[in-house]
Amino acid sequence: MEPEFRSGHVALVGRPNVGKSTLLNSLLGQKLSIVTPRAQTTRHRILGILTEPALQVVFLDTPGVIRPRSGLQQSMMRQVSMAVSEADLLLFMADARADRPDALSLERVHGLPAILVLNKVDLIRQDKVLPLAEAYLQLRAFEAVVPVSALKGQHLDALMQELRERLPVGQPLYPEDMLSEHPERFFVSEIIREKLFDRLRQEVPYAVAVNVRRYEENPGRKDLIHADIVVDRPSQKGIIIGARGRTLKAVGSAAREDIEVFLGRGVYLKLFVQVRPDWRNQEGLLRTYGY
Ligand SMILES: Nc1nc2c(ncn2[C@@H]2O[C@H](COP(=O)(O)OP(=O)(O)OP(=O)(O)O)[C@@H](O)[C@H]2O)c(=O)[nH]1
Ligand SMILES: [Mg+2]
Repeated sequence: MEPEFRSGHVALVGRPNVGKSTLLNSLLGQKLSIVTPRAQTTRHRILGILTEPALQVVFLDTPGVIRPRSGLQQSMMRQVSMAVSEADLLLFMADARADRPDALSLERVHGLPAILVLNKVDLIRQDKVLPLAEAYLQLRAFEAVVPVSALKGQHLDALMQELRERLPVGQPLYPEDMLSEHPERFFVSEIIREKLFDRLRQEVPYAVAVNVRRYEENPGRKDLIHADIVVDRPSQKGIIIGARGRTLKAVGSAAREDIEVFLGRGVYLKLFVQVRPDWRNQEGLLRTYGY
């Protein structure tokens, strides 16, 4: 007998930098959510759809759980709440090397069905994972505990098997060839932000927003994209442009390469740098930049 079709929303939740976006990309086999070595990379709830013959998982990547201080961070934590409220099942993610459970993130998923995913096991000995798993199980019940390496693709089959068994019986929620639902310009701005995060130090990446201001599709020719890089202090503008424009140029060409791979077509990308003092706390600007 054919297995019954199952489908549902699965939110990835946990503190910044534990590898939520890396796991999303590995499970989908495509880079959808940006990944950088910096904490607080993801700022939205990002939807990615995985369809198999008898299963459709609608994954929701989320920003890492923190105590919000700016308007931007409040928006990020609203995105976490939204994803958690939509989810049928949670993947609660932690760094397998942590010495204690992540109480702040656990608060957010209190009482909800969750699988504990201990990531980055490629960096430690397998037997070191057990004490952390036990410490979590002292605090609450989990449907399952799965140690993985999102980066190296280790034990992802075990994780998928848990989802196949646990998601509710139901019809597909999206067409089977659909990967996401965000518009192309969203991914374009995220790719540019990733390249900025890769090159900026200390507080600067957190002061950056990217806003695609103009997007023209030209049949038979390359797309034309104008994007604003927004910072909140004049000194940061100089840092982003760099000596003789070197940083901005490097960001632009790295971003263009990835955007062309993502879209599957050529683009002209032009970047502008703007100063908008304290944009992270300005309601109207936050909305303009998609937060
Ligand atoms: N060694 C190792 N590194 C990993 C693994 N998964 C993720 N990383 C690295 O950890 C860093 C953070 O990964 P992200 O996927 O951006 O983490 P995140 O949880 O989405 O972070 P936020 O968006 O800030 O909440 C990146 O440098 C990844 O390459 C893993 O399994 N093993
Ligand atoms: Mg992320």
